[in-house]
Parts: sequence; C-alpha cells; structure tokens
Amino acid sequence: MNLTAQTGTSKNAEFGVVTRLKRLLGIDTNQQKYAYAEDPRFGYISESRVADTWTRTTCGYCSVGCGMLIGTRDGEPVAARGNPDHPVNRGKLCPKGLSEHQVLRAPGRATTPMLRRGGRGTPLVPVSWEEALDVMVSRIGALQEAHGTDTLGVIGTGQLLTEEFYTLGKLVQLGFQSRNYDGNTTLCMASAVSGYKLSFGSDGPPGAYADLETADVVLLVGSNIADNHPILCNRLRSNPEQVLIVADPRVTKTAMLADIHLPVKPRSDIALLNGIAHILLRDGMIDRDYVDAHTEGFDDFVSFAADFTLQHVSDVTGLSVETIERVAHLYGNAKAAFIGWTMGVNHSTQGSVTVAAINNLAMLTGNIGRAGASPFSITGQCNAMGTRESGFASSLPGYRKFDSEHDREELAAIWEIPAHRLPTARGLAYPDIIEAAVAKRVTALWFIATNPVVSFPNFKLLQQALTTAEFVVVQDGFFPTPTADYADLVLPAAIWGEKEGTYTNSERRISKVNAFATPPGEARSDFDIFLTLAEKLGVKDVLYPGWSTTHDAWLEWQRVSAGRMCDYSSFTWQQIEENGGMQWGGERLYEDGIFPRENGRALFHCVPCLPFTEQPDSDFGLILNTGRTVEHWHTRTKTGAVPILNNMMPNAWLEMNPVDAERLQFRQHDRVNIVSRRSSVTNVELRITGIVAPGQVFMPFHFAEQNSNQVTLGAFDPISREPNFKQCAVRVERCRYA
Ligand SMILES: Nc1nc2c(c(=O)[nH]1)N[C@H]1C(S)=C(S)[C@@H](COP(=O)(O)OP(=O)(O)OC[C@H]3O[C@@H](n4cnc5c(=O)[nH]c(N)nc54)[C@H](O)[C@@H]3O)O[C@H]1N2
Ligand SMILES: Nc1nc2c(c(=O)[nH]1)N[C@H]1C(S)=C(S)[C@@H](COP(=O)(O)OP(=O)(O)OC[C@H]3O[C@@H](n4cnc5c(=O)[nH]c(N)nc54)[C@H](O)[C@@H]3O)O[C@H]1N2
Ligand code: SF4
Ligand SMILES: [Mo]
Repeated sequence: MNLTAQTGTSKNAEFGVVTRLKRLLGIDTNQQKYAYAEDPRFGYISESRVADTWTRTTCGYCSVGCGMLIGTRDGEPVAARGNPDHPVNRGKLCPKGLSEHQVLRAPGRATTPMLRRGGRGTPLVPVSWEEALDVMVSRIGALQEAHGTDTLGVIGTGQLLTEEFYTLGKLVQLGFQSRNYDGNTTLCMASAVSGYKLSFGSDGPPGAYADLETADVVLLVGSNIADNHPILCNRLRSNPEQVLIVADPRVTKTAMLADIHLPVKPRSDIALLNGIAHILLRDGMIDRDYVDAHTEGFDDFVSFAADFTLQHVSDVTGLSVETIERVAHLYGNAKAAFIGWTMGVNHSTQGSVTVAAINNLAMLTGNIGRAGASPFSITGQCNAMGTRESGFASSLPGYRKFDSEHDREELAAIWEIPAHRLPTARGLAYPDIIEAAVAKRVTALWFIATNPVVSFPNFKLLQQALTTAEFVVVQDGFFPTPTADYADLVLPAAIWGEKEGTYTNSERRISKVNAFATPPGEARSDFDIFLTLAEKLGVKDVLYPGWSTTHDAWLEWQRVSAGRMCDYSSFTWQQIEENGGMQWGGERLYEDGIFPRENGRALFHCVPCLPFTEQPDSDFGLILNTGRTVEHWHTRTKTGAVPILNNMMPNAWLEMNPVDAERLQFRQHDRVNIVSRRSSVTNVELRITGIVAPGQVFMPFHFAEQNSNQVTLGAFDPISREPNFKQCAVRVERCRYA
C-alpha cells in the first residue's frame, strides 16, 4: 500500500537529511529547495531523485525482514530507506537493502518468454506467453504420459511470496500431479527443519530477535551475521552484561565482534556441544526441574555425554581445555542463553543432528520459551519460512504430515477434494531429483527463482542432469542467467517490488510486501504464471475457484493454517502492514514447555561426532570452506547488476593462511586454480590472510565465472538431504594463463 497521502512527513524527513547535509557543507539552508540540486557537490542528489510517493514494504534479500520505505517518482523507484517505525530494523538498512530499488531497473531483467524453438543447439528466441505456456503444458504432458506424472521435477525457492508458494504447491502436487517437488531451501534450511523435528516434533524457530537483546550469553555457531544478517548486529550489546561467543573456523567479521572466538576445527561442533553438556552435567549446572517436566531420553544422554571428556573434546575441536570449560560455565550460569546458528551448522552431512545437539543444550538448561532463551535457527532467504509453512514440498501445507491420515483428510476437506488425491509420502528431495534426472527417471525440470548452475554442489553432475533431461524450464526475473543457458524455455518473472503479498522472517514475523513498480516488458508475476498454467491444465476452477489475486491465495492459506502451529488466520494484510509484521505463535514458542510430540516432551539425542566426508590427503591437502560476503546476494543476478555493490567486490577470491602460502611459495594476489577430485575453478585472486587457519582455504560462492561449486562435494545429510557445502578437499595451483 502506498503512503502518498502521508508524503508530508516523509518529504519532511527527506528535507531533514538534505538540510543536515547542506549544513555540514556550509550551504545556506534557507535557499530555495532546488539550489542543492544544482550544487556540484550534491551531484548525486538531483531533483529527479526526489520521490513523490513512498511505499512501505519489506526487504526482499535476507531473512532478517527489515521494514523499508521505497520512494518512487513518476512510478520509477528512486530511493530506499529503513522504516523508522518497523520493529525489526527501527529505520536501519544494510547496503543491499539501501540499494535494493536499483535492482528493478538494472540491466539484464527478463522481459519476454524465450523458447529454443529449433531444439537443443539452437538459440532461445522470443515467443508469446500463449505459445510459451502451451509448449510447456504439452511437452510436460507428453513426458508424463510416457514416463508417469512423477517424471516432472520442480525446484522452487525461498524467494517468492507465501501466497505464491501456496499456489505453486497445489499446482505441482494436484495439478501436474508430481510429488517430485522441492526447493533451494534444501540447500539451506532443511537441516534446521529436520533438527527441530528431531528434538521438538515440529519445525518452528522458538525465539525472537528480542532474545538477542535480553540474553546474557549469545553463542553463534557457524553464523556470520555481520556479513549476512547485518541488521541483527544492532540487537547485540543492548544488555551490557552480555557475552558474545562465536564458533567459526574463520575469523569472520562476526568473530571479531565476539568476546570469545572459538576457532573450531571444521565439523567439530558436535564434539564442542557434547563437551559443554558433559561439563554442565558434571558440575551440576543443569535445570533438573525443566528436564524432568518437559523432556525425555535424559538418562541415555547422561551416559552418552560422559564419553566427551575435556581432553577428547579439546583434541577434536582444537580448543584448549580451559576455553571449553569457560564457555560451558558461561552458558550454564546464564540467566538466559541464546544459541543462534546458520550455514556453518546446516551445510553438513551431520547438519540435522548438530541441530539436535544444540537443542540438547537448551533443554538441559531450560533455555527455551523464555525471554533471551532460545535455540534459534537464523534463516537465510527473505521467505524461507513461508515456504516451509505453506509449501507442500517437505510437508503438507500448515506443517501437516504426509504420513498422517488425519492431516490428509483435514486438508482434503478444506479443499473439497477426495483425500486419496493427496500424496502419502513426500517425493524426492532436491539432490535426489537431480540424480533421478541423470538416471532418466525425471525427464522434465522446472526451476523457479533459483540458479542451480552456480548454487548446486558438484556442478559436473548437475550439468549431466540438465543435459539429460528432455525439457528444462527456467522461470527467473533475470535473463540470461547461467541456468538459462541450459533451458528449453525461459519464463520472465516479476520480482520483489513488482508484486504484493507476504514474507515470513526468521522470528516467524509475517510481513507485508508491496508493489511500487511495474514489471519490465512482458514479465509476469509468478502467481499469474501459475494461475495461467492451471487454466491450461483445466484445474483452475477446482484448485483456485474464483481466484485472481494473491489476496485470494492468502484467504485460503489463512483457512488452511487455522488451528495449526503456524496459524495465519487471525491477521489481515492491513494489520500486518500497520504493525510492521505479526509473529505467528506469538513472540516465543513453547512457553508452557509442551512440545508437539506425542507425549508433549522434547527428546534428547545422543549425537556422535564423525569426521567430515572428504578428508584432505597428499593430493588434495587443503580443506575448502565456502560462503558469503555482505555486498553480494547468492549468484549475483541482483547484486552483480547494482554498481555500488558490485564495484566493492567485483571478483572472487581465495583466502589462504600465510603458513600455507609460504609452503606453496605463493605471493599476495597471485592468480590460482583450485582443484578437487571433481573439477577445478581457475584464475582466482589469492588473498593471504590470517582470517583462515592453516590447512584451510575459503572462497565465496557468489561468482558464476569462478564457480566454487565446480569443486564442491555431492555429499548430503541422510535426514535432510542438505549438501555439505562447507568442507571438501582441494589443492591450490598457480594459474599458468593469468
Ligand atoms: N550478504 C549476504 N547475506 C545473505 C546471503 C547472501 O548471499 N549474501 N544469503 C542469505 C542466505 S540464503 C543464508 S542461508 C544466510 C547464510 O548465512 P551464514 O550461514 O552466516 O553464511 P555462510 O557464509 O554461508 O556461512 C557461515 C559461516 O559458517 C562457517 N563454517 C564453515 N564450516 C564450519 C564448521 O565446521 N563449523 C562452524 N561452526 N562454522 C563453520 C564459515 O566459516 C562461515 O563464516 O545468509 C543470508 N544472508
Ligand atoms: N558452495 C556453496 N554453495 C551454496 C551455498 C554456500 O554457502 N556455498 N549456499 C546455499 C544456499 S544457503 C542457498 S539459499 C542457495 C541459493 O542459491 P540460488 O537460489 O540459486 O541463488 P539466487 O541467486 O538467490 O537465485 C535466485 C534466482 O531467482 C531469481 N529471482 C529473484 N526473485 C524472483 C522472483 O520473484 N521470481 C522469479 N521467478 N525469480 C526470481 C534471481 O534472479 C535468481 O536468478 O545457494 C546454495 N549454494
Ligand atoms: S539485513 Fe537483510 S533484510 Fe535487512 S536490509 Fe539487509 S538484506 Fe535486507
Ligand atoms: Mo540459504
């Protein structure tokens, strides 16, 4: 909803900023307003950049979910600001948010459907929507006729509106009738979901951002919020007594903020967590009343944890005995302790059980469901939560279970369809869909708002899947993209800023997202594309009776979520917008200590610490870690097109410790190749730095030209199917052609 009626205040605010700037530069602030536009020192603040309308919305990058005001002039986006009234960010934005309006008019937006009319090997040519969607329905239909409906594999995302996820899930599972539907969230949040289910019986991060303010101990495990959730850093240190502990093999910007940095050896987190539990048990620092009232499996856990002696944990983690003891005592003595984690935990073949080991600590000490006390999965994408709740991929909408007859019947009754139409088990997970495509069990692939050529591990196997599949559709807001190179059909999508609905952030806050610009060319919203496909399949009236807008999807999703843990039914879009978002489940879950397991108790898990899959050896002697930097978003379709961000970090680099650089006789800024058993990345700038430990190297995964996923490993968590992006064995060689 736009705030044109209130522009008075917003314009005054803008004038305030300019006035302050002018004062700083000694310009007479009583001059006419246009004067500063003509002053060369204000070259960048011209009249043409002064908004005539401000629209409230929510940031479309990360899961922090900052509230923003977007300024438009004559319908064109010209400015972005933090919304000072928003409870999440209180007026602040990080560099990506501040420049987000620039994404919409950046070069490279997809503007027309494109079809490889002459087949593979011929160019993609512009076609009409009519032809594009007719071809899509008939090609997929023919393949399904020949190979069964599950031959269609669909990979979604955490970056659509909740209303769009809800619509897409029904379209894939009930319209196209394929169970093989998953999302890029399996590359991201799947282990957090599985870990929460293991311990508590359901997904759902129990805490809130406010806990970062109240906690007296904050332990971040494999989470670099200073780069990746920057606005959360503002919450730290509100409590002057607070101790910040960061476990990360790298000295990240977040580690530099910490009181105690734990430079754990890669994948030794489980040993650390079990070791802390061992000390808490040994020194009587547990909340026995909480354990007795609200958990099960305690006795087994006590005998299991006994093996994690200080010396053993010190050997495995590389931390000193004193440090481990100190951290355990800080955690045990805290009135309220918070453990946050992100991809340093989830991106592992042991991700789900590491989450369970984190939950064990919270259960032992009763650090759940109270202010400041939570085991908290910090999510990644703007709407990773929305797809977890409404998505119909890893569970039925509303956190219902595929294997529960009751859940299926309940859902079928709301939808007025026979219950037997609902699948009784989930289909293949993302990596298994890719393997099935290689094995020709999946012959059609449809990618929506994800760019796997850069983001999926072990590119060689993915490439085989993309070339073996008979029909590949890529639906993206940008064109060309590295994945579109493999597409038979490209569908141009509207993106954030061009559509209306909701996102749900890491603290379960449902936030309003508003349109303030029109999509370029013929690009259409994902929602429109889904409804048109439903029409062509002849299922529109059954699945989406009378729907024309995302609000229709919202109203049905409200009914579907009513009475469930993720209950959206009591909020209207207007309330959500006016309140700066509403948290489903209230501020905190599990305040009563009752968990959604059959007996209401949270379950302790005995989690062994295993070495990671691909250990370094004499041929591949270094451990490659991959991740992110503040300036870029994932595969850079968006941030690569925003000059102010891209110019700060235009190329990939490899971090290497001085000890290794000296041994390998490299010099600062040498060009190097990174080689693994699978493939290599060539011509990368070497940065010799103590940020990484000896024996380890790090590179960002953002760059298609120097794609880290050429070398990463196709090893997956057996429970969540999440890839082990954070460790594989490589060697580094001097690039001969640089
Ligand atoms: N600027 C920016 N922000 C983003 C994103 C982006 O692309 N750019 N992406 C968003 C998304 S989708 C996500 S999922 C989040 C990710 O947010 P983060 O998880 O913070 O990001 P990463 O850099 O992938 O990994 C975090 C850390 O895990 C550490 N790590 C590696 N191995 C281990 C280990 O064995 N143990 C421990 N304890 N740590 C380890 C790495 O050194 C790294 O510093 O960021 C979100 N925010
Ligand atoms: N080596 C390594 N690999 C990783 C990771 C790592 O740490 N290391 N991190 C993993 C993680 S956590 C994640 S989340 C993934 C992310 O990986 P991807 O999902 O591949 O990353 P994005 O670049 O965000 O891709 C989203 C695409 O959707 C398009 N898009 C944006 N908005 C819209 C929209 O509204 N509609 C449509 N149709 N398209 C839109 C964008 O242009 C972009 O091409 O990468 C994973 N890959
Ligand atoms: S912290 Fe995340 S949500 Fe907030 S402005 Fe930055 S990218 Fe957007
Ligand atoms: Mo992610």
